[in-house]
Amino acid sequence: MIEKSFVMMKPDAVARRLMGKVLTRFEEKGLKIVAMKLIHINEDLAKTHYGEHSDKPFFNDLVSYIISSPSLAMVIEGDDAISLIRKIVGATNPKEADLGTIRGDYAMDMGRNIIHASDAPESAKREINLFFNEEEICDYEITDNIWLYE
Ligand SMILES: Nc1nc2c(ncn2[C@@H]2O[C@H](COP(=O)(O)OP(=O)(O)OP(=O)(O)O)[C@@H](O)[C@H]2O)c(=O)[nH]1
Ligand SMILES: [Mg+2]
Repeated sequence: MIEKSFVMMKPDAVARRLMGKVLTRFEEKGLKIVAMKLIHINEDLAKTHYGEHSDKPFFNDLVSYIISSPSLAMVIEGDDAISLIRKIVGATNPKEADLGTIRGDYAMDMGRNIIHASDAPESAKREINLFFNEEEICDYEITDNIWLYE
């Protein structure tokens, strides 16, 4: 099923100039970028986005990290995009993430794991609406579809 996922390169990815390399992984796989913006997330938005973790011991550190510098927010579309992107991103802890995944290849620490991706259809919907207006999400065809999908 064609799905949209919310994906965000966190401040460390932007500051370490990894945006191009990370974006290339999604493009080369055959996924389609349908929205994108560089955004310096404020405290309210960070707390809402990561609300499910508000009672965790790492919550304050997580919020400080996310608001420390700009992030690159995106909506990425494709067949089974939500679970597929989680696979491309890799495990939450970069030390456990397989090599070949984004976190496995580019990160060292759980608290600096460079990228976020929605974990389920409901969270994808919630997160996309939190960061983007409907007009900011582009509806367009890419002609390589006939070579990507049967
Ligand atoms: N410092 C620290 N940060 C953590 C820890 N666990 C999770 N985090 C941070 O909190 C984020 C959200 O945690 P989860 O939602 O459980 O993990 P995830 O779904 O792989 O990561 P996201 O895609 O960012 O939501 C992680 O990506 C980490 O940045 C922890 O034990 N210590
Ligand atoms: Mg998560």
